[in-house]
Amino acid sequence: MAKRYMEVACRKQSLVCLAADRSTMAGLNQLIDEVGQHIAALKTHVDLIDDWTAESWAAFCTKAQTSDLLIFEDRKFADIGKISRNQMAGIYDIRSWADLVTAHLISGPDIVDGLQAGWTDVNRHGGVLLLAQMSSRGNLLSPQYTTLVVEKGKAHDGVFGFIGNGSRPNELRDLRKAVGEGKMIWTPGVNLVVGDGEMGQRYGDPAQAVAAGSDCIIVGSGIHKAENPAQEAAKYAAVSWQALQMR
Ligand code: S5P
Repeated sequence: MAKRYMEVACRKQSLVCLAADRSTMAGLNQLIDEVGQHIAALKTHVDLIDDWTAESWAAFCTKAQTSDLLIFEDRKFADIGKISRNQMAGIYDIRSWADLVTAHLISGPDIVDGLQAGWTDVNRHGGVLLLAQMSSRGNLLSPQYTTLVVEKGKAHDGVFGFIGNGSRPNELRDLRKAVGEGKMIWTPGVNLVVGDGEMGQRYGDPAQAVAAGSDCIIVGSGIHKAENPAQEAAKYAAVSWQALQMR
């Protein structure tokens, strides 16, 4: 999964994963049309969409694949293994279209087996990103918890990386030390305008995040709320690619 992502990243010279947090299918489709060429992965919250239908979602996923994008459903699974496996099915049938998902390890390592079983149930492969840190203020992911998540995640083949806090380069540097080179770190909480965001979100500088060890910057409102999303996406792509080369 990491290799697939890096191949796309190299083709597009971009470490940007777009957090496509829009609430209509038309808004999402428009966004991919505008910025698809500048991003290396697409992150969704399928349960945000007001007018979701299975057919419109399938067409959207085809559009993403045509734009050479891995599809990442940011579901933040957290339940026990067997329930997480079943949550990969259900009305959204995440296992059938998502290449990657996020999970908390709060319920223990069997959640990863559950998610992997979900993909196996439909003869697909996927990768899990474990939340080792978060970008939001006051979150309860203590350094000790982060250490345990990294320890368990490093030992599991079903985990290809971790979510790290892009708003705090120092935390990210520590995370990279703990993770080593074998797994990826993807980082939300980055924006070209650094500082506090809405409802406790915090933003750090994308270039500093990459310099500190991030393999992928997850950018939401910095792109989808911009007046010219294509132009902004190109900016984030250039900044991330330049920072990677420096590193
Ligand atoms: O700690 C986190 C983890 C995630 S995955 N903080 C986050 O903000 N995210 C996600 O990244 C969040 O769900 C949202 O989709 C995106 C950030 O969006 P932005 O608009 O703040 O850039």
